[in-house]
Amino acid sequence: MPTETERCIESLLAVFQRYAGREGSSVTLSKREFRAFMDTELAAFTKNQKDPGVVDRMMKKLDMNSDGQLDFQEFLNLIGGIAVACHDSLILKSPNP
Ligand SMILES: [Ca+2]
Repeated sequence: MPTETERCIESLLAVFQRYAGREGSSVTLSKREFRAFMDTELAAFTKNQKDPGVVDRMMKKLDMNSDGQLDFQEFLNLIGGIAVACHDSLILKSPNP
């Protein structure tokens, strides 16, 4: 039986591969694949954005080697950043930080 942490890693890998496998290289996310991922998996975030260019700008920022694709490492920077933001907001909400 995998641990909770191992299952989380498996899930992240599975989600990445599902979207990355849609077109072109199956080990990186294209701009279209990244948008599909954001609109489906992080819809709560994208729906509240008034600026339609925000997802494109996020992609540009995450694309460290500027090849127009997000590899798994670049994708994990997004996940890590969101996780840190969630963690920080939990700490702010807690009565005894
Ligand atoms: Ca890249």
